[in-house]
Amino acid sequence: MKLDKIKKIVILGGGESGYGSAVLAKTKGYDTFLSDFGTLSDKYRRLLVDEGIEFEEGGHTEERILSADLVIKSPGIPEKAPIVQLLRQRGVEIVSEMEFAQPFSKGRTICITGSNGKTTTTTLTHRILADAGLDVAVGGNIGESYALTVAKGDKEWYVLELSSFQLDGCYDFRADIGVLMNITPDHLDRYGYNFQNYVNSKMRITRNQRPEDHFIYSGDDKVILAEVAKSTPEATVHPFSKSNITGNMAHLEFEGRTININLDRLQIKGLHNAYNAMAATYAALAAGVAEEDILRTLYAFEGVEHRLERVCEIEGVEWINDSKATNVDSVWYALESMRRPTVWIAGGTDKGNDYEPLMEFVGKKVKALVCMGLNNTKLIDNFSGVVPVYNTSSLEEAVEVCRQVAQSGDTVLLSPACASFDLFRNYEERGRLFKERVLELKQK
Ligand code: UMA
Ligand code: ADP
Repeated sequence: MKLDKIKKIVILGGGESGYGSAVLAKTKGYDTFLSDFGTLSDKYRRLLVDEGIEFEEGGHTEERILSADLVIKSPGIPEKAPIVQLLRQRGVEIVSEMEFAQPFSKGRTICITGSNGKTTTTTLTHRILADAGLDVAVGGNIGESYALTVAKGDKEWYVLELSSFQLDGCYDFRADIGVLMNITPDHLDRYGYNFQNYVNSKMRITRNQRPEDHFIYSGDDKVILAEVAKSTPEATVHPFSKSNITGNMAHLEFEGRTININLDRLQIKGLHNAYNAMAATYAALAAGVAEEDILRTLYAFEGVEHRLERVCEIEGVEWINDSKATNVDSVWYALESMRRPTVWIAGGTDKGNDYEPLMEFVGKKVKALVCMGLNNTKLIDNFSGVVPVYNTSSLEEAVEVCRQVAQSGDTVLLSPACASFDLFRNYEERGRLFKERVLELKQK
């Protein structure tokens, strides 16, 4: 991307990412045009008007888009979209928002990716840096877009959650500190149903890294280990793994020092959260944060909404909302962390799930499965005969069944392994309605 040769910029997609890119492009003096083939939300339409940014919605005007020197594509737009195909045929350069924004910032980046654990680790890392008094913004795949934060005034540090879609359009983008939590199958519909394509996308986190940079990754993830063996990272590496843990303590080596984390003092529980805490600790150490500052925030961090979030206890039954667990691997870690007999609520829109890895918990930790979805056939076929399985098709019904089945000392866990779109707008709505329903029960 040769910014000095660029005059006209077209942004495809008018959501959070496109809006931020448009504001940054306009602020930097480019001839800026945003095009969205759908209907813009009132919020972004109003903001674009306020900023004086030219835009269209309800279609893509090909002629104008093809005349761009550079196109910034929103991450939700797939490569197979006709307008993207056309741009490729005509040889117009297409980049991601990350790639476009970085040259306008002097700030250093901590970039966190992976199939699961991104939001928790990003939020925790940001909290550690902010509590330690660093000048830091958080964004990317969560909250505000990176481009918008850069447009609003440069920060010394950016903690960015990066999705594979955002990494795909990165070429010169460099993560000063790259964090790769894990790689398990997800979003395969965007990668030609080829897992290696998705793996390659995630490994772009190490692209352009230099020896003075840091690469933090799961040393327990076989997929990552195979990739690291194929091509040695340039950056200084910090694998985190179960082997760092002895009893309730995690010990991390960093530049000749040992940092000890008391896992019992973490409020976020389970092996996966120990991984998240270790990754955030390495990232903060690499950013120069002192050990005592890191530990103070680690032990105070209560987690992020909809991720193994404790709702309340009713007559000895603990209710947990893990609505964000939308794939099998995240549910594996949720069930792994359960310490009481568990009534498990699962179901929704299946993403081609293979439930076999969860079998080790069902009939042991899981005492009953309550299916919640419009089509529960696959879950019922997998788990019938192993534990009692209940078939429900609404949240109200599912909560009521759990109330009847769970006994004092049990946990009811909503950890669906599926997308929410059959019954809800998104996972946030599913989690919010679940909590409301449970709290109503408590008041009865
Ligand atoms: N569109 C076109 N032409 C097309 C196809 C789509 O104009 O051919 C338009 C749509 O009408 C829509 C826009 O493009 O208005 C889609 O943009 P988008 O989906 O990229 O939406 P944003 O609101 O900009 O959100 C994106 C990320 N979304 C996706 O990657 C799907 C947000 O992550 C991210 O927070 C935001 O940029 C800021 O960087 C969301 C997400 O679901 C949370 N991410 C996935 C995940 O976490 O699993 C990867
Ligand atoms: P992401 O942003 O990658 O989706 P989140 O931090 O939002 O990750 O967590 C999503 C779900 O994944 C949580 O509900 C939890 O059950 C599970 N999870 C969190 N951290 C990890 C991890 N390190 N490994 C596997 N699963 C995890």
